[in-house]
Amino acid sequence: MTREDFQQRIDSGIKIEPKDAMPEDYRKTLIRQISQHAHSEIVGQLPEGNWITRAPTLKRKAILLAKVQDEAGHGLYLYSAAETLGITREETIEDLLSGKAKYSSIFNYPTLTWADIGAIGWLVDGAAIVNQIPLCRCSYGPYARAMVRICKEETFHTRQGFDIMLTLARGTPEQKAMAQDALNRWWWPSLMMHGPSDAESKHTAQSMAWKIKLFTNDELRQKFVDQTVPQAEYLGLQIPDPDLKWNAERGHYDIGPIHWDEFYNVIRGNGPCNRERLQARIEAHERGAWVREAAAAYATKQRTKAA
Ligand code: FAQ
Repeated sequence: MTREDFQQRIDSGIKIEPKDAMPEDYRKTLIRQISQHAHSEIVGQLPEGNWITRAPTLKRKAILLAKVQDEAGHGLYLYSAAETLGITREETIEDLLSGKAKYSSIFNYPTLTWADIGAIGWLVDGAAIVNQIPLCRCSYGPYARAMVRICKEETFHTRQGFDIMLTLARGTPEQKAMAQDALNRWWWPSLMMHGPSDAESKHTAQSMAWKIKLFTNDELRQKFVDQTVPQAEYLGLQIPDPDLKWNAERGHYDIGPIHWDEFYNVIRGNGPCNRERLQARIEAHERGAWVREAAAAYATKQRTKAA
């Protein structure tokens, strides 16, 4: 199939399935994005996992435990979707553990107080869902289908985060100050999560042509800002941006400049928690070696029996 024929299929809205012919760079772009997405879900368990033992009530603990388990599930669906493109799970995971593959910048920030768990649900899952709902309509079938369930769960995650923030914002002055402090620390990293500005984004144009991405990074960032500012107002919290203002002409909020140096520093491996996060995954992988060995031995035994 020529590139033109492939593009025609994409333009007419046909979903591409694993056994279909596809240009090699389409396949590679999907492997890159889906595996980075999977790694983000897996590493993304760590900042919140840090608070499971310290959640303030049994109910909050049960909810947080379920949320973190959901993130593990999302990682697994996405690793499976990546496998349909011809890369093995071992290779994908090796790329994460060796530091070759990226995962979302946002998970390299520390969770210092309980309010950070509220801020992650509200802002980080909020930003994730703005990005992920369009992915349910992306051109690659297995990725699009995995995203449907993921988005349903992320909606619950965002609501639980907002509920924590609401409880704190309506609590004692100390609790409200904790919520404000968490918003101050998570706001800008949540905006960076959407990726570099359109002018700097090297993959957007091609990924949009292939309908792997349906909106640009800046479009999704704007959507996130527009939906989140009124929520902050409802909470009675201040977004930490003196330049934030409604622009009636554009019908959107304007924001102040994003510190892209910080973003690039984090994705180069120098954020506050990059080393700690990778180390935690390496140790978990090493601790799980006996499970992989036992599963492989069992499979060999079954094969020998059947032969
Ligand atoms: N962090 O040309 P672009 C979640 C990299 S899931 C690190 O714009 P693209 C759920 C990018 O990979 C969060 N790296 O790239 C949850 C590329 O590097 P490369 C993850 C980033 O792919 C919640 C380079 O910069 N979501 O949070 C970031 O067209 C709570 C140039 O960038 C997804 O992965 C970043 N923030 O657009 C879990 C969604 N941004 O590969 C637990 C799917 C960019 O050339 C708790 N992914 N880079 O070396 C996407 O939609 C896209 O891949 C973007 C980036 C929008 C992230």
